[in-house]
Amino acid sequence: MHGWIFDICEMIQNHPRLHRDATRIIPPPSPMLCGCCGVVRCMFLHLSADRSSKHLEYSKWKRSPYKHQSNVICSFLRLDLLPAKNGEEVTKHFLQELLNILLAYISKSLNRSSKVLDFHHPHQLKEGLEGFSLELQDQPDNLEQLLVDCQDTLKYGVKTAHPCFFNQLSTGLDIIGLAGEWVTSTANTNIFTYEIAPVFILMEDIIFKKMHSIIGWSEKEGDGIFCPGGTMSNLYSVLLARYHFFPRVKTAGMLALPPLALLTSTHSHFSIKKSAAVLGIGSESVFLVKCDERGKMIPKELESSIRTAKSKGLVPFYVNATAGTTVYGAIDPLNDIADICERFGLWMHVDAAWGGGLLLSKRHRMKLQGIDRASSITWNPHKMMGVPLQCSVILVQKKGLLQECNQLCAEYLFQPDKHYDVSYDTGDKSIQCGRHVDIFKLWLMWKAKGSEGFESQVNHCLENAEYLYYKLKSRKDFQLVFQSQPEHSNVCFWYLPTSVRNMPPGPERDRELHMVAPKIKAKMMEEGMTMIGYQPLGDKVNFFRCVFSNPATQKEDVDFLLDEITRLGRELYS
Ligand code: ABU
Repeated sequence: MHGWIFDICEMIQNHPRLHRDATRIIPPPSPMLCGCCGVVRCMFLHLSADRSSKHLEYSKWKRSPYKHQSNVICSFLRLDLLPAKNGEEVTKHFLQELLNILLAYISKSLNRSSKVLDFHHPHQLKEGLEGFSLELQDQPDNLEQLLVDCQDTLKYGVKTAHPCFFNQLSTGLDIIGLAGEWVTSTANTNIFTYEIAPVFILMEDIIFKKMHSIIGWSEKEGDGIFCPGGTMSNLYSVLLARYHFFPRVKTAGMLALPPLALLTSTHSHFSIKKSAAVLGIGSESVFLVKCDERGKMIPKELESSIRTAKSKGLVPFYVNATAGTTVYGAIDPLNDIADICERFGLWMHVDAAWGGGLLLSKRHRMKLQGIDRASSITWNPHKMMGVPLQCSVILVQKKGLLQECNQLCAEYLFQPDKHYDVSYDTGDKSIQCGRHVDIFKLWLMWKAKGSEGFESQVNHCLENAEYLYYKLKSRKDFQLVFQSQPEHSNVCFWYLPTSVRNMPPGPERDRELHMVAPKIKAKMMEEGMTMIGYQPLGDKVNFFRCVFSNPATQKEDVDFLLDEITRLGRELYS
């Protein structure tokens, strides 16, 4: 150790206030000179044992006791970072320390004995916790405070990568995907023109071709655009379908349209209704087609809804079929729906936001048979494929339609006389102008895993679902919402406390049962060891929905979930 570092360490360790309970002090590899006074400045990492969780974690950054000649304690501020002159060292230390915080968080997220969440009510977070304040000041905070803020932000958030986080369709944390997101943020470009995003634009092209071929579209077919989430992808599908049948709408607006009707199933995502509302068609123009007990659209009901819409003087033009409904994970009968759409001359969209990932598995892809007949498809790689949020595409069978429908040829951005092939300026296909680069993390993950890696990931998630399904089937204190094996990784069930189990079926039992899942979930969040969602659906009172998309989740975690629900249930209902 350099003599000067040793001296500083000794000074700090002997300092009565700063480092009394420090277990380790990591000196920086080299000194830095203050820009204004030339005094050596260092930052020290203070690690202490977190007594409550027995984990080592940062408590605070401490400044060097070195003082400016003016007796002001040296501190590092944002302005010390690059592009400041000689800012490399401070930048390096800042980012390295941030990386340490992130690595500790990732390890903790994957540690089964650590909590999924440390829940606080909104007012508690607003009031500030243990020095963590969300309020913004006029004066800048120093870098050490920013690092503590980063750490606290993660601390009071939810560890969605935890193997016992079952709450959402997007879970897990893929390290290559994370690296991809870092590279993307470092490049900090906008994916509207080849001019400023040449590599990313070509990657999009490659991935679209890959996805088209997985779907089964020919090389001559297929287009697409990345957009912020499945709801936006579905919005695009309605926009495109409407433009396809009524191209005058782009310029003449609603006056160019007859009264329209859209069709989608009762179990489909709310974004179809939202799209109708946003696009001025009106949510009342969405016909909800009945489903069977597993949540699949009934083709006969679709036909009859189309006829009903027509009899009311509406013009049906669009059918949404869902491949993987949000709650049940149901996959609509795509071929039957495609037959009906062909017969009535309707646009068929497949919302495969959740189910698209199944296409990567030889074992499960046949469940989506007929998807190649869709005019457009929503697919969210940020769900089943585990790409960090967000990563969603709208894929369109008809080449050129996205461009025709959305282009406005802004001359400041999409100049036609650029010196390269401007067909690679894909931004005018979008309804946005600026767009985040969502492609790179997906591309990098595909490189790292190959299609085979995605396949085994998907298979693993469905095996977990199968394991949970058979476990539940064998238990008397749980009841499956529907008896057949799920097609996707959603498993829906009730926990039945003894008091409810002893009640005869009827409204009174339903009332009691309706309250079980919310009560257990509230206690589950307070304790923080696992997390699962619940909802009512149709005539079914509140039930749990467990979904698997995290490759880190193993059978022991499924066992733990059931043990936790049982334990909490017994505590609440004993
Ligand atoms: N439809 C967006 C995702 C919903 C969910 O994670 O449950």
